[in-house]
Amino acid sequence: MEYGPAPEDASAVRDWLRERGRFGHFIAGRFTRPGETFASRDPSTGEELAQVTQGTARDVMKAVRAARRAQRGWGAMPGHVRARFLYAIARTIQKRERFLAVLETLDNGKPIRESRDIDVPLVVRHFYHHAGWAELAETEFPGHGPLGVCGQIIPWNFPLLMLAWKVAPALAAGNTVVLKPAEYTPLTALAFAEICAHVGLPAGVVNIVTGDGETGAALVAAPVDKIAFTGSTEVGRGIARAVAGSGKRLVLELGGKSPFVVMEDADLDAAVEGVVEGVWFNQGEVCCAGSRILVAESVAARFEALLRARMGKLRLGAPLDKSTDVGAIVDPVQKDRILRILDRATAAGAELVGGTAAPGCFIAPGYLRNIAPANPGMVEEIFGPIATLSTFRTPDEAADLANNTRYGLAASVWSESATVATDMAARIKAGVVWVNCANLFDAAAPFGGMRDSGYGREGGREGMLDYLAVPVAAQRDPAPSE
Ligand code: TXE
Repeated sequence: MEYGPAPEDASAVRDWLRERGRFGHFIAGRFTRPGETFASRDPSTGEELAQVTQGTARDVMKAVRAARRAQRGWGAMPGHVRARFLYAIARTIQKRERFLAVLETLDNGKPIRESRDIDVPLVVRHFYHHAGWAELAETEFPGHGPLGVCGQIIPWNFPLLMLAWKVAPALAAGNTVVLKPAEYTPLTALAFAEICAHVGLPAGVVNIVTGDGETGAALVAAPVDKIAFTGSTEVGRGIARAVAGSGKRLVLELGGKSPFVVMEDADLDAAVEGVVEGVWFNQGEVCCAGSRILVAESVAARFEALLRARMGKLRLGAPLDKSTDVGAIVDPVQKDRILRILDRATAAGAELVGGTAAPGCFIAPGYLRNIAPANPGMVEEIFGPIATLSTFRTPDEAADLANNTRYGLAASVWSESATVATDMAARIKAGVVWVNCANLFDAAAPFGGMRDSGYGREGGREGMLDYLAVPVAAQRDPAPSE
């Protein structure tokens, strides 16, 4: 029997959950009394972690009013004063890193190694980076002003990181926010609310309203100045229809089916490691997962042998165990969704290697081979630890296959030749193309999609511009007279 390192100690988080028990919303700097509640569960065991409130349209309106009241003062503050709050938030998250990583892993099911070494450090980096933008707001964006109140709706795959991507730039630019976390994973957002209170963030600058899609729809309909949404393409489309003509700014970060292109001269060991990071990371619940592996026919057999061997070494198991590589799918509903796509894919002729379902919310890593371009497994976003594997003969064919999708979020190209790699990268229609790496993020790098993957950018200068109004001076310019 093999023994991995001891599981991460979760006692501090369990004490915190026991003390809080039932959560209200965080509105105007304090927690409201819980209303009608629902359970947030640990998907790896089904255990109830806490009860959180199902937000009503009234709750949303209350939060929007609080955000509106707070916006005047917050938006008028010099950028360097706002920056102090963002620095304080970043520092406090850093001090509570361990606690937040365990809470995230319990609520989402992702391996503790990932929440501890990837999610939470990226969250910290995001707040530090945007503190810098707040410092520079007046000099870098002269004449620009905040939009006002931003409604933000986030998914469950990177709960705290998606919150950081949305809250940090909004605040840096002088906006206030009403954020709705996903119903499966509301807990780190509530812990974040406590951090806002702890650092003395003015009441109403950050408001958190928990609930499901109905609460999200109420936020979309509320009198806010911007909606920033990350989630499924279908819901994103509905939101676009709902805000059409309202004058609200809209940024959508939706699904993907990103190509992972292995050229003939690629370092195959590195590319296989790239698959581990590209599609098996976070159980494949990643919008930019490199889920469509396209490999040059001449090296395909060798690549597949290496891939299969590496896949066999991945450990599926308890998310709090420090040696776990693949944790639990976020919820039984999502697990069923994944398995239904796999059933349809195999019924249409594809062969599934690995990818077996285990009791609870677990699915082992796998891939679909012998798969036709129109197979549902090749077309639909699986959002689980399952890639597709197909081959190409020429770079032209690789580019055609890579672009044969309605999505355009990300891509990854593997080649030892800079010319081959950059030529291919330039031909792929996607918001980001990684070369000899996958799923690398930085707060300074704008992220976002094209086509059915959405529009707008998060991160860096472009991300800031999406939270700022057109130059105020330009608006004031008189129209040219006759
Ligand atoms: O997403 P939803 P679901 C994809 C992925 C996944 C599928 C379904 O393929 O399997 O979507 O996941 C809120 N108005 N992605 O059903 O419903 C909801 O409460 C306003 C990709 O969980 O889009 C949650 O906070 N808001 C993706 C958020 O939207 C609404 C990440 C996302 O949930 C709403 C997640 C409505 N009508 C899923 N309905 C990515 N791009 O990373 C729901 N919501």
